[in-house]
Amino acid sequence: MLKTLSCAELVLNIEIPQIMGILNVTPDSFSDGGQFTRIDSALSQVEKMIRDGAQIIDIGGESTRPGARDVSEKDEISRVVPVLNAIKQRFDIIVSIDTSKAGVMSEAIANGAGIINDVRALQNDGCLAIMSQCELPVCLMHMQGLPRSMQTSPQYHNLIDDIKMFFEQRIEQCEQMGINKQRLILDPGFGFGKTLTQNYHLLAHFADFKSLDLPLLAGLSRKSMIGNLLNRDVEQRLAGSLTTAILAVQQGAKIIRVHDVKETMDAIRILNAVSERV
Ligand code: 7PM
Repeated sequence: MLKTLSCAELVLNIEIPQIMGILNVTPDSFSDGGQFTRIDSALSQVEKMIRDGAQIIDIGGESTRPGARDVSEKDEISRVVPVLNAIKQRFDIIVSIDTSKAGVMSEAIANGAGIINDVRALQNDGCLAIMSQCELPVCLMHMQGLPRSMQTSPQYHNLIDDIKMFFEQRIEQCEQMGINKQRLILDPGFGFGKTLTQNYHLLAHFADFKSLDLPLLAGLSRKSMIGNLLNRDVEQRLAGSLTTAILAVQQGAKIIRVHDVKETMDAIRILNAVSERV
C-alpha cells in the first residue's frame, strides 16, 4: 500500500523523502518592516521553496533558540495566521505550523494548516484536546527541558532508549485521547536538550527509531551541532547541513526540515538515483 499522510485537502506521499522548507516569521527576522513586509517576504520565500521542490512549508512564530523569551499566544497568532492565509490563498502547498500552543493550533487548523509541528509533542495544556478534534497529521518532537535552559547539562540514562520511551508514552497519550497513531510523525529533536556528542550519537543511530513504525522527521539544517563541530558561522553551514540531511534520509527520515531547499533537493536526488540501483 502507498504510504501517504492526509494533510487537510492535500496528500503527502511519504514513500519518498520529502522536503519541509523553513519559513521564518519570528520578529528577529523582521526588525524593520510591519505586516506587509512580513507577508511580502514570506510569499517570495515560499514561491522559491516550492519551485525548488519543497512539499511542505513550515511556519514558526515562536523562537525556540536556547535562552529565548516566551511569546504570548495572541502575538504568535497575529504573526502566523496572516502568513498562513496569504500562502493558502496563492499556492497549493501543505503548510505546517510550528507551535506548542493550543490556541495557535486551533486558529491554524481553522485557517488551512495541513500539519501541526510541535517541539513539545502536545504536552502543553489543551493541545491533545485540540488535535483530537481534527484529522491532521502531527509531528511529535523530543526535547529534554525547555528552550531557556535545555542546553545547560542534558542528561540521559541511554539517549536512544530514553527518546524511544518518550515517543512510546506520547503515542499512548495521543491514542488515549483519540488521536490515531496513523497520523503521528516522530522527530528526535536534534539540538533540543542534547550535547554535541549526544547529537552525533543521535544522528548515528537515527535508524533505530524506524522500529516505532511511524514516519520520521529530521531537523538538522544550520544547527549548532554543525557549526560547533566545524567551527562555522550560521551562513557557512550548507555543506554540513547537506551531509546531515543525507545521513538522516539514508537512515529512513521521510521528511527533512531545511532552509536550503534547492541544494537539499539536489542531494536527495543523487541519493535516490543510487538507492534505486542497489
Ligand atoms: C532558533 C533556534 C530558531 C532553533 C530556530 C530553531 C525543529 C523544529 C525547530 C526540529 C521540528 C531550528 C530551531 N527545529 N521542528 N523547529 N524539528 N519538528 O533550528 O528539529 O530551526 S526551530
